[in-house]
Amino acid sequence: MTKSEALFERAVKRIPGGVNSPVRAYGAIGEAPRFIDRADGCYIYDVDGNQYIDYIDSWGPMILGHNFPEIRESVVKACEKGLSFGCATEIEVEMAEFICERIPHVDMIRMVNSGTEAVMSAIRAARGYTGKNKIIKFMGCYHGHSDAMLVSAGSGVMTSGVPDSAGVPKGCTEDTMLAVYNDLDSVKMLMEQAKGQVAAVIVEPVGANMGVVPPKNGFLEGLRLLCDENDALLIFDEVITGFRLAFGGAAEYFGVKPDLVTYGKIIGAGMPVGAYGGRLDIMEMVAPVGKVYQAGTLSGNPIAMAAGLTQLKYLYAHPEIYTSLEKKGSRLYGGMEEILKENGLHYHLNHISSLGSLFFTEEEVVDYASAKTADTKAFAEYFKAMLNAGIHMAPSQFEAMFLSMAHTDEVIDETLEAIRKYFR
Ligand code: KE4
Repeated sequence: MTKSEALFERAVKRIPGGVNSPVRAYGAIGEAPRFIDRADGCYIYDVDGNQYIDYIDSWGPMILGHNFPEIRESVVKACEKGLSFGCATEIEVEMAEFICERIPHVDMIRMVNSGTEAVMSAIRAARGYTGKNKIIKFMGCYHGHSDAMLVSAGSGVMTSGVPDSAGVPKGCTEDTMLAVYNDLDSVKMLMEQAKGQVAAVIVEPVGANMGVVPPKNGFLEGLRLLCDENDALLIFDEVITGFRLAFGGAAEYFGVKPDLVTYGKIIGAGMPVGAYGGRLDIMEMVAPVGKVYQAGTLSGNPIAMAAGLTQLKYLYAHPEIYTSLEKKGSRLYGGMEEILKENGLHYHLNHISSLGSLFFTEEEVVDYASAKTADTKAFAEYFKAMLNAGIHMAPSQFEAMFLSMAHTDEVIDETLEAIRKYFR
């Protein structure tokens, strides 16, 4: 028995499914998950000493690679002054100013502790500001596990086959309406159906929780228009895309301006940080200045801010990172497309910048329904073969691959070699 297997045996006795987040349980794979001991650069090392090239990157935060020296040092330094005060601190002001002064559509921002909390709060602010209740989300998009969002969600919900979730009273989801990703008509129909009642449309500007599904040309622009025409707010959930596609996220990348935006992952550099922000007139609705209540003991925690701000400052000071990530993406995903072609395989591969997903289906994957045609058993075999070859990918067909600055050309070519061997 490996140490990972032994740990998993213990874990399942005391933690639901042996994990603190479902997708880590390898549920779709059918074997014990690898327990990770440490990580450095593009590598992670499990408790049995096996090394893997990591394409999970903690689900996105580690855009500079694991154990990035400046970030580690900023955390150690901050720890020497104490871990948490539950009071206002200077670094929270610095973090808010740094983001608001560099992202035009963010006039004001509030730190929270996760992407879930960011989305939950942004939706409450949207409802509080508009005085309306209906929220339109897209099938297959995942916005964290707050009750109103656990309707046809992606990510772990899609992976575990939990259609929605037990424990969510109907009342919590009756104002959540479901549209089809990349289908503006489905949004138009809902807007007509709930005329004057829609507070906001929330969207992953690049779907990444049904696997990677980029927006079709005009989709995001169309959402902007529909929201304006129907007096609804547009919320970009940039928990994955924020600071990854560009410093200004998908909003900058596609040139579409949301009214509110949510962040997570990269903003915390691996520490528990989420944030929501946007138009001043909306954010001024938030307590204590406004009537929309939201709070958090560890929100803006100084250690988490030290990590996150160090990462954001580094990304902003090195804009060439974004072209480099584009190049890394082209090398990896372009290489994968070549391998499929060499082997006469017509699996569908979606990718944009450093994000990508190989779908085990011949259908073009543009939304939840087409993503669901993927053969999850074939994916599981592929995942296991890659794992045994020392390549650590997300243990689910409905997740993304994440590239970081630590993935060199050599490492990408090594990955392609392993993939070539598998499909040969
Ligand atoms: P967290 O509460 O997990 O920090 O963020 C929720 C969330 C919100 N919005 C988007 C677009 C997200 O992708 C996420 C979380 N992403 C998943 C990975 N697909 C987190 C991994 C997990 O659940 O363990």
